[in-house]
Amino acid sequence: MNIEHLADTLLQLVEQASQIAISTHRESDGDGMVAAFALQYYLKCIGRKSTIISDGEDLGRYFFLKEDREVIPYSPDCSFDLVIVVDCNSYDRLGARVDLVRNAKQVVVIDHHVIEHNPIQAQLSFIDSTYASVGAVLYAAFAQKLPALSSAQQRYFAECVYVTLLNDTNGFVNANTDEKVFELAASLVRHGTQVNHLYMDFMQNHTAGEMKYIGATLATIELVEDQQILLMHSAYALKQQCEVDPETFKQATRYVQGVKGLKAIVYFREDQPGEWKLSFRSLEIDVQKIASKYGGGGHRQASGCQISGSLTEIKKMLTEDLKKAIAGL
Ligand SMILES: [Mn+2]
Repeated sequence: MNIEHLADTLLQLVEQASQIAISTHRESDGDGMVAAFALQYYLKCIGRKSTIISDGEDLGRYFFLKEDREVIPYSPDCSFDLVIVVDCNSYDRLGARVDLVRNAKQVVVIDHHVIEHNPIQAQLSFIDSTYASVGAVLYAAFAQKLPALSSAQQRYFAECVYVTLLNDTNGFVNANTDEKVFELAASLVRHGTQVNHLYMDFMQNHTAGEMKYIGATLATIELVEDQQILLMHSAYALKQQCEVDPETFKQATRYVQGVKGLKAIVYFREDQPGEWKLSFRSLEIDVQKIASKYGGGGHRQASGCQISGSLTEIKKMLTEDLKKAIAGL
């Protein structure tokens, strides 16, 4: 499938369908969910109704993308003849919505992730990992059609795409930030995207309680193994004290990723008493291997797992693992 044909082929399927759902991966982010908003908005502009099927997550953080949207959390009685999945190509990442996709007559997958395991069976599949976000794929697909919309409609679509870029490039700093990303960003600005507002509303949109939580977490930083490993944690009590839900905002690791001289970062977040969610970050050592030892996974440089027990014990155990990994470099 060529990107030039993606929009027309998709719109043919939309034309034939009576009930259209749009969905994305579980623990959705500012790429998958906001790309779903963009697609739903485009369909609405051309007179087609669709429903975004969420995993029940809180979408309050997208308050600044003000257009009305139709979102319902998944329930087993959801049934649609066309399901469009964005930012995800594997049944493993759909959570309970596997049935929604399996029971649809027609399935479309639009994604920019490398195909790993258990790929979604689809009538139309467009997967291209050279795009920085799935929103960027949508923009490339619909660019020719946007001039038919009003300028306010074009701007809303462009703002959504811009948020997907902010999300997946982490504000234009990740390794995927290339010429193509900046060229796309320039096109989006031409549609009237207010980049300063979007940055503030999306990237810096923390409540005071969330900032206190992050600050208190950063205050726990300790360096071990010759200052090569950074450990920090957020206790369950802190989440209660700051009255926040740490799963709904960007985690504190982003503030320490540039700390000098580090071989690895481990962040311990206590989501329930004694239940720790660990996040690993590294530039050299393979932290995916360590996470998978405890039933987790991810990538070489960013991975995670869950362990229950006492923080002191867990820290000791992980420091040993990391020490070995560093020795093996
Ligand atoms: Mn993405």
